[in-house]
Amino acid sequence: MTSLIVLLCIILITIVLVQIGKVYELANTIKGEQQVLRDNSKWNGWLSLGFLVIFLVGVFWSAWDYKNVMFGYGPHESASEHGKLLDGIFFVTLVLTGIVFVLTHIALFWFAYKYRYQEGRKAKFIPHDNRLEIWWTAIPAVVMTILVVRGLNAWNTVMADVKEGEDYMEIEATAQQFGWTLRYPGADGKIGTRDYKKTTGANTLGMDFTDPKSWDDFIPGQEFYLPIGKKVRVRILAKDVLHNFYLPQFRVKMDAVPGLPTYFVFTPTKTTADYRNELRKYPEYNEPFDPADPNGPKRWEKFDYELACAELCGKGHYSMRRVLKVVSQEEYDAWVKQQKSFYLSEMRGKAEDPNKDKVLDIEVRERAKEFGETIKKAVESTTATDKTLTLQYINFETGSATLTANSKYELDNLVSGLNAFPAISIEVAGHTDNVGDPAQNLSLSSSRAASVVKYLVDRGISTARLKPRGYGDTKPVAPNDTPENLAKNRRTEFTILN
Ligand SMILES: [Cu+2]
Repeated sequence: MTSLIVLLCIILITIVLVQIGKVYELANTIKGEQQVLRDNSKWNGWLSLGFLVIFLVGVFWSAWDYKNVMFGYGPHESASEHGKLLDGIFFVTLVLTGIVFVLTHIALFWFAYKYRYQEGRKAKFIPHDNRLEIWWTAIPAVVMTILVVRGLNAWNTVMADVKEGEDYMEIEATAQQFGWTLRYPGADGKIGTRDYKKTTGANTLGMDFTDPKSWDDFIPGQEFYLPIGKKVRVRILAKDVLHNFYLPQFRVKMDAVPGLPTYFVFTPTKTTADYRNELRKYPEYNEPFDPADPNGPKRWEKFDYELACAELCGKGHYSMRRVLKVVSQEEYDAWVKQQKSFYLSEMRGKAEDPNKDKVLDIEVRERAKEFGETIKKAVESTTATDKTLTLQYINFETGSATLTANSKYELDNLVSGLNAFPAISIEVAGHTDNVGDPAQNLSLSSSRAASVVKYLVDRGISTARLKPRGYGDTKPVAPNDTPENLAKNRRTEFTILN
């Protein structure tokens, strides 16, 4: 029905226009052709001038009005070192092309007015003029040269890689439909190697865990942090289709290409808090963030730098948004401290772990530190139950009293503990689960305790300070029901006696 009415309206309007045209033609015949030409030319000339004025006023007014939504102006100043250079290039280009734009439009409409039809006036034809040719070739050439040279210079500065020996940090961004996996180097400052053949459901990046550099690498959550004033090199990769690593406020934008790693180097110069404070000056950022909650936080308070994918990579493209916080070095260090190594928290000890049977250097250090603290606490404590500690990392070959090779780290910690507190003596206690014959369990636990004591004596601890004892299955710490509980009961403990 509606479309029928619309169609009828269109037909009616067309008929009306045709009729008006007919009336106009009739009037012209009456007036005489010459007079009509004169009137029309005059009208068109003045209309051209009018249009020129309205047009130029419109151009300047809209440029001014929309200034604050353009990059490089008002609230959209860049937050990186190279950003100013890029914004400067755009500004110079805008000014130069703006001058040409205004002058050509003035000339275009002024000529239409000035040289409108007038009786008896003849056009003067210039078939060729060398001077004019030189001018309009030379001026654009000089302007283009300035723009191109500046542009190339800026390009080389912006795209430059880090130099040998330069102070910088490196992170890695891997894109896939639909999300970024960011990887930080951890305490060693080095990102571990990757091998796509090592990719599994758990190890989605294909990190190579035989490379010690990958042990402390961490993968942050939705928010990721960078310190202010530090040069960052981002390794950019893609797993499936083209994506684009885009940090608009930092003027960072680089394609993530499957099979072709790219990079971008930039230095943040404004923290998130700095940027919010700048936005605060603009009335549009003092509007409520949520229009439904007029008393809630303002837009500037909720501002965050964002990482977006600037490539239309598929249906869920929008969901690749991540939040970047730029903070002081101290805040950054505190954040890094909270992050857990991906390898140690997700992969360590699992079936896929290539170092399953090894104790890693970092673990040796961590366990030594932890042991030192625990034994100190136990020595200082006055409660009897605090004086008994389980040696978590001591293991024996199945059914024998032979210590496994990896037990030596924990035993060495115990040696250090005994050396640190020379006044204490300890009882070393062996315990088993209740599987098998109790008498045999008792003798096995006794010989295991003796093995531990022997190791300690061989490392210079006096026998007078060590009392081995086997308890067999008589002192379980858990009911002997599940495999986990059985494992808990098979343990070596020591008790501080004085
Ligand atoms: Cu994408």
